[in-house]
Amino acid sequence: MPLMDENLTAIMDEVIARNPGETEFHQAAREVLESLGPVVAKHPEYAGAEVVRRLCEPERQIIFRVPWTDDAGRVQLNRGFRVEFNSALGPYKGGLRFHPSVYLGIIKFLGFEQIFKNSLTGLPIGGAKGGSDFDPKGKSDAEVMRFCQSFMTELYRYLGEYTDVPAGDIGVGQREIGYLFGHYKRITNRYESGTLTGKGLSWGGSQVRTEATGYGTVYFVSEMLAATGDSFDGKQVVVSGSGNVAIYAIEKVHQLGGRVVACSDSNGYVFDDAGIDLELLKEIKTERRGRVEDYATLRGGAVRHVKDASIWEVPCEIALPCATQNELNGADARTLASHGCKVVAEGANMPSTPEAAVVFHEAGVRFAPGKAANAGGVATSALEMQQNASRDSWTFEHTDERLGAIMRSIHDRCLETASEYGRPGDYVAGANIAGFTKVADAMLAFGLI
Ligand code: NDP
Ligand code: 2IT
Repeated sequence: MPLMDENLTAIMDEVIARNPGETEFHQAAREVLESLGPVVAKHPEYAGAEVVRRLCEPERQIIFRVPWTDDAGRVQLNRGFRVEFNSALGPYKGGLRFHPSVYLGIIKFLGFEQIFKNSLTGLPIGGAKGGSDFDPKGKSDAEVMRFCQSFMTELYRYLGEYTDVPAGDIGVGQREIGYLFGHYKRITNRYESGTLTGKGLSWGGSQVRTEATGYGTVYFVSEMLAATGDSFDGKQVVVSGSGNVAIYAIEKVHQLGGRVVACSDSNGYVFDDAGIDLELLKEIKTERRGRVEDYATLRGGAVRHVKDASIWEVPCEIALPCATQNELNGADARTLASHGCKVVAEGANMPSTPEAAVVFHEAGVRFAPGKAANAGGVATSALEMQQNASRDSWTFEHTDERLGAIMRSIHDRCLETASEYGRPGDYVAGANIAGFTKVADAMLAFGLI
């Protein structure tokens, strides 16, 4: 891995000192800064204006109390966050995560990544992320609704189609977006569709948004494979997670002729040699809100559920981590490489540890980072904003074509940029540099703000 120059090292030290204990944010910042040496060497104007230093400091951070009552009438309390990281390219844009592990460091890492990802889409969106330590698991619909209403009662004042546009992430899907949008509409008395994305199709949502992150990741991998004259046809694939991103990644792999043999949740993984039965998985996850263990029970036969084990022990040619950050470590990466895995693409945000990325690099495993590979979700959110702004709605086919073209363009730009800066084939460097330069040029144009 390239060493950082003195200036970037000093910025990294400052990030650590100013954001103590926020290890995920440090990790995300280091990964980007490690790529930027050749860029700042070529563009001294970036250093003069302290572009990198300013980029590492969020434009605005909002932390708020979220009180709500459970079904037994007891008062519950959570913490809400929105980190509006950078608006050089457009309104703040990025998802909301509801998960008990959420704290400022997680939201900041996600918001930071979002800046570069959103830049790579080529669409006019800045970077942000938000969420809460609320745990939707085991909560009734009524509890989720009361929580969402309380969350929006505070957050609404920072949002707007030209200001900040949230969407889903872990624990936030169409149900939560519905409660959030309904409450925003009520308290502002405005049907401002472009304020949230991931909406339902009958109330301002876009075709393909539900599928977009998973489909987009697989379109990206198709481009990686095509670059070496290969395809998904007949390939054995492992997809971690079993949520929104994982489900639609599995669907698209199957449509393109590959076979996904394993998926997971935080309790373990299921192995199904015949290929994951997606209709059954969708029913369990989206209708019953169940576990992958239920998949093994209901499917029966030779399907195995392996508790508390790493899904990366399952041999595959292509691995798509689609669950959460740091779910694939150095040992997992070595196991994957030893089993002949050739391509890894991140459907999740930062699922591979820095050590895993080094292992992939050294073993010649082609590795696409999340900010490039999973950008299809937010790109389709931007297409949803575009449809809302023009009061139009596009067909599934048209939207899917747009998504495919965007993923192809991100893929090609990563490779071209990596070559231009002396790191041919390095998708990490290509994504970081291409994402950065567009934001940096806009920041320079705006002067010191
Ligand atoms: P969902 O809530 O739909 O699903 C999350 C999945 O990941 C579940 O299977 C969940 O298992 C698993 N998971 C979550 N946390 C952990 C954990 N700590 N350990 C093990 N497994 C875990 O979320 P999404 O599918 O939307 O998001 C998945 C990833 O993709 C995240 O990294 C997200 O940031 C990223 N992403 C999402 C986009 C989107 O449009 N939704 C866009 C781009 C990236 P369990 O049920 O056991 O918790
Ligand atoms: O990580 C991500 O890109 C998302 N969760 C989607 C963000 C969005 O605004 O659609």
